[in-house]
Amino acid sequence: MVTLIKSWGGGGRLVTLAALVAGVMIVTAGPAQGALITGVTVEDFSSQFSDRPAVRTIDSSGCTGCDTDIDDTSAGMNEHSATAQQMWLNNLAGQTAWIVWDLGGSYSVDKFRVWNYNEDVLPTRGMDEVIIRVADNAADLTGAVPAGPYTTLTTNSFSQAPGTSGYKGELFTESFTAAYVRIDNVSNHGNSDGTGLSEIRFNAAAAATPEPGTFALAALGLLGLGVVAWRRRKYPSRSA
Ligand SMILES: [Ca+2]
Repeated sequence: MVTLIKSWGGGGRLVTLAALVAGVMIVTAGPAQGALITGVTVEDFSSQFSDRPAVRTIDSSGCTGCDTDIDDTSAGMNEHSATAQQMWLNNLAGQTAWIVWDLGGSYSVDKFRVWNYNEDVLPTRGMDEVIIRVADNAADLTGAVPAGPYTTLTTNSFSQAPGTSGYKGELFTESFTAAYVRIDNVSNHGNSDGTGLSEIRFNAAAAATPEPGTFALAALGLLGLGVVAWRRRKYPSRSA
């Protein structure tokens, strides 16, 4: 390497070479990518049926290929079963329910996937109109009426699940930074004796770093300049 640097001319070209090496190293390492948030837990909830606890929304129960890529909807990926015991069921009478998740730290979330309540004969227990709130402190979002302060992210509607296996849920693109997320169900899809969800996943946004292509192009550009300079030194009579 030393011989190469010396023969290449040293000085400014050494800087060029260092830039090239740095560029290649960065391209190899790659930028920070967005990724599924793991380690999410249930912080609080309205109620739960004994064999369908709230933890079933985040423990991968009945969820095939749900812990890799939130966007992957190919066969066998992000599919939930229609087995009731693999879902959360709030068993208070009426159509309301609420649940709070702890993301395990403050994250910049860019999207989440929700699998609505997908029991084979009663998908009408799935949430319909919902209010989604986010905050950095658990105390702001827990309890029957959230104390705040919190940010109301959105009011939205979750589609009724099909009540069949292989259910891929719904992907929502919502950007926020918070450590806790709460969903309040305002009305479900028509069932008055219970409301629930099958599963949920949150995705962290990629950190703001340059694209690999930028470094690759910069490295190629520097390489080109170096070759031109070398040709000029070796063959001064030729035109570049
Ligand atoms: Ca589940």
